[in-house]
Amino acid sequence: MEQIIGNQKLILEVGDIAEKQTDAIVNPVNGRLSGGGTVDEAIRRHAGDGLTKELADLFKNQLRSEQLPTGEAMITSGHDAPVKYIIHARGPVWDGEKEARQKELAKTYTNCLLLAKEHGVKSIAFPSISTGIYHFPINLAAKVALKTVVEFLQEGDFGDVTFTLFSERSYEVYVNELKELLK
Ligand code: AR6
Repeated sequence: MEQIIGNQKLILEVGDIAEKQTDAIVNPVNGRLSGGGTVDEAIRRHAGDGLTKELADLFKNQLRSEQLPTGEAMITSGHDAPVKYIIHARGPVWDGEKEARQKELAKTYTNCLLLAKEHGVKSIAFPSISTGIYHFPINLAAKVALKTVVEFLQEGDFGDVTFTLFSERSYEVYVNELKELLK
């Protein structure tokens, strides 16, 4: 599904984010940038050891071995992945506290977009952050993610945003939530 917002595209698709060739892709990480998840592992497989080394260095030297706070994002080069940048973002872990977790998820998407804009990114692909190992309910996550991205795109000149979902089911959830949002 594709929606034009201003002169920008919002695209929903089914696919493997590790294979995207946008300027940037977003990698949902844990606070220690230590890997282990489904997207995180797929992206590391494509980006190679250089990425793992750069993330370890970021954790040690930039974060001073303090965990990346929830909602925050950091940027690395793409290494062997076919992208200029990889934006590593820590989404919220679902614990049932709807208001607080929704705010954190919205902040995660906004911080990724702001960091991308700072680096001249004109096309970015997001997975469905926090809806895997972090168990965020996907309907609510889609509502928050799409509202945050649509409002960001309505503000002005960013570029194209793609949500690369990993299953038809996830894709349908996002399609339905986007239709609801744009009604
Ligand atoms: N392409 C696109 N989407 C995918 C792919 C893929 N290749 N693989 C899985 N998904 P997750 P989280 C979907 O668990 O919930 C790691 O341990 C998947 O179906 O990667 O934010 C990190 O280090 C799900 O809907 O991210 C963190 O500790 C969504 O992407 C933790 O997992 C996100 O799945 C982050 O958990």
